[in-house]
Amino acid sequence: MNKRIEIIGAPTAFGQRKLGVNFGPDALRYAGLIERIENTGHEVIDKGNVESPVIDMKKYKSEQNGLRNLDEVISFSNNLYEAVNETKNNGNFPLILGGDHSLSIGSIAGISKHYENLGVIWYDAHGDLNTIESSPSGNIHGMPLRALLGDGNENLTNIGGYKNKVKPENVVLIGMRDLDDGEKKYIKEQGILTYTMADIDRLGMSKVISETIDYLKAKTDGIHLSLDVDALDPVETPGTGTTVPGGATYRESHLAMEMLNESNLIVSADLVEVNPLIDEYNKTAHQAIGLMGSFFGEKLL
Ligand code: NNH
Ligand code: MN
Ligand code: MN
Ligand code: MN
Repeated sequence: MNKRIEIIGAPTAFGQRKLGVNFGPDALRYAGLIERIENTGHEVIDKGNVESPVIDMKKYKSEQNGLRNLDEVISFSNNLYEAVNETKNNGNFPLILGGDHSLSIGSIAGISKHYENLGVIWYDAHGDLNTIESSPSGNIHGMPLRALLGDGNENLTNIGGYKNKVKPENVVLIGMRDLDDGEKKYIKEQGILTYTMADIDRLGMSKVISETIDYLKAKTDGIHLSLDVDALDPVETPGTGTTVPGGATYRESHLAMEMLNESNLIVSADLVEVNPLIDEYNKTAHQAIGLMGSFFGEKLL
C-alpha cells in the first residue's frame, strides 16, 4: 500500500543542552533519507524545516531554573503542531525529523486530533515521563510523553488547544533502561505496558513487537511511532546526546521496523535525537535511514 509521505524537519535543540541536534533533519537528508524512502515506492514530499526561535547562545548555555527554554519550546511546539495538522488534513503520512524529543509535544498534538484513540509506541532508552518535580535535569526532552498524557506546564499540555492527547493504556514503551524514580512510579501507577531491555533480552524483539501490535490493535484507531535513536546501543549508534549502554542492536531495531511496517497500523512517526555534531561521520543518520527503509517496506529480496 503506497502512501504519500510528508517529511517535516523539526530542528529544535531547546529540549536539552547539546547544540547540534537541531541539525538532525539536514544530517538525515544529506545521508539520503528521501531517496531511500522513494525507492520503497512511496511518494515523498519534503516540506522543509519548521521555523524555530533563534538560539541565543548565552541563554542556551546558562544555568536556568525550572523548565529550560520553556518559551522557545512552546513557540516551536505551536509551529510544529500547525505543520503536522496540515499534513494530516491533506491525508498524508507525517514523518517528523528531529531535533530533540521535546518536539513530540507538537507533533503528536497535530496527529492525535485526528484520532479518537491514538496508540503511541515510544522506542527509547528513556520514558520521557518526567514532570518538573521528578526531572533530574529540567530538560523538556525528558517530559514530552508525560505532557501528552496530560501532566505538566499548562502551555505544553494544551498545545493545539486540547489536553490529554494520549491515554496511558494506549502507550507502549520499548527499550527502557534509564528511568528516573518518578517515572518508574508513574509507569506502575498507570499500568503502562513497558518492555525494558531485560524484557527484550528474554522475549526477543519479535515477541515484543508482536505483543505490542496485539495490545494496541484492538483499542486504537491508528498508531504513532516515536523513535528516539538513543534506544539503540551507543556502540553502533553514537551520535545522540544522552547515550545509555546496553541498548537495542541495529538488527533488532530493523526487525522491529519490519514488523511495524507489516502491521499496516502505523499512521505517523517521529525520528528524533540524531546529533551529527557528536557523531562519527554521520553514522547515526545512516543507521536511522536504514531503519526508515525497513519501516517503509524495503525488502531484501
Ligand atoms: N530522564 C532524563 C531527564 O529527564 C534523561 C532524558 N533524556 C532523553 N530522553 N534523551 O529520551 O533528563
Ligand atoms: Mn526520548
Ligand atoms: Mn485524539
Ligand atoms: Mn532517550
